[in-house]
Amino acid sequence: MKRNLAFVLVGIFSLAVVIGLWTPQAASAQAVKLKYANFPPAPTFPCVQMERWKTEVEKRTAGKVAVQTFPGGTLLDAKNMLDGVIAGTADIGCTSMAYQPGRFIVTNATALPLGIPSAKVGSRVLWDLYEKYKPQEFADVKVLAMFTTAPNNIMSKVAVKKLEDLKGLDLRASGGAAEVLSAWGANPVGMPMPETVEALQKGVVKGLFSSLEVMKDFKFAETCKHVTMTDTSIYPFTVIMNMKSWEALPADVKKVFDDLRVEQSEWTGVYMDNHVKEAMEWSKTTQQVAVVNLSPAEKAAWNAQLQPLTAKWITEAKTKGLAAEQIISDLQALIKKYSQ
Ligand code: 3IO
Repeated sequence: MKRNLAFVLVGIFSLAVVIGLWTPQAASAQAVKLKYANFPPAPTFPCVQMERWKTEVEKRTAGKVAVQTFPGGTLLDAKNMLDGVIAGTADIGCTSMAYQPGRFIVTNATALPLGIPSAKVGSRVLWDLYEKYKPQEFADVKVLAMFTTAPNNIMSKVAVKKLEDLKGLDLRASGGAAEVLSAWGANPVGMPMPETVEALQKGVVKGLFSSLEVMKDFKFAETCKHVTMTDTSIYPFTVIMNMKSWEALPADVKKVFDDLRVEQSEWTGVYMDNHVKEAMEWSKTTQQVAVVNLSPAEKAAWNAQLQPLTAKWITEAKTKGLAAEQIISDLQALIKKYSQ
């Protein structure tokens, strides 16, 4: 009897060891693997938020999901992001909506000069706008996050102190930010952010109009020794997922992704706002970058030039059958709400 009991115990013990050894492997073999594509280099903010999302997802799903990240346009570049995600080249993708202004008319309204004061506020405003209008261009994808940059400022090789300094100046910008530059009399040159490095080196452009963390992350402070503070307009971003990949997820994983949507969007805004401060400290103290703050009178003149932009957007959006006036008044109310 005693010997039989010993056999049973050894048997149970062996089984436990075998299960113990095999279960983690079995679980990881079953883990859902997701490819996440991004267009700019790894140290820049869209990729920092991507790595943060990966870490949170892998933690919160306890290994049920493994996210493989592809920064630097290695899987999909900026302009192919939405189509590449719809086609399934990547399961998830992140892009700047300014690169396809005609495709993202509603969400790009956030880039109008409406006074978004920070990336944190911009990100909440953009998310709520998306939630209310659910624009048609997102019908074939699952939206996982929406965030904006901090307000745009001029980074240039030459000092820009008044409107006349901008006349005909070649500055890189896209979408709504490019419209703002045009209204000021500058010459916007459109290209995705990663291409700006070479364009600046070759002298194709004399500077750019975007959020200031790029002074450090792309080392633009090495060539652009001047910053003019305008705090006008932002760049809106979206993170989208292939619909079939989304639908194939277990319910508990879907819940983790859903619960992360607003949190991730706001996290990115806060990261951006803090990183802009850090990057400008670095630019001023180690790169001798000079900052121009416009006088109130000068700023009023700059703002006056931007008056027609929102009306122009409304006219164009109406021809597409959009509730253009309502979208603008919603945006103004949301900016007010989240700025408090
Ligand atoms: C941006 C795009 C890629 C990496 C860092 C960035 N910081 C601000 C932007 C905004 C943008 O899309 C652009 O083209 O200026």
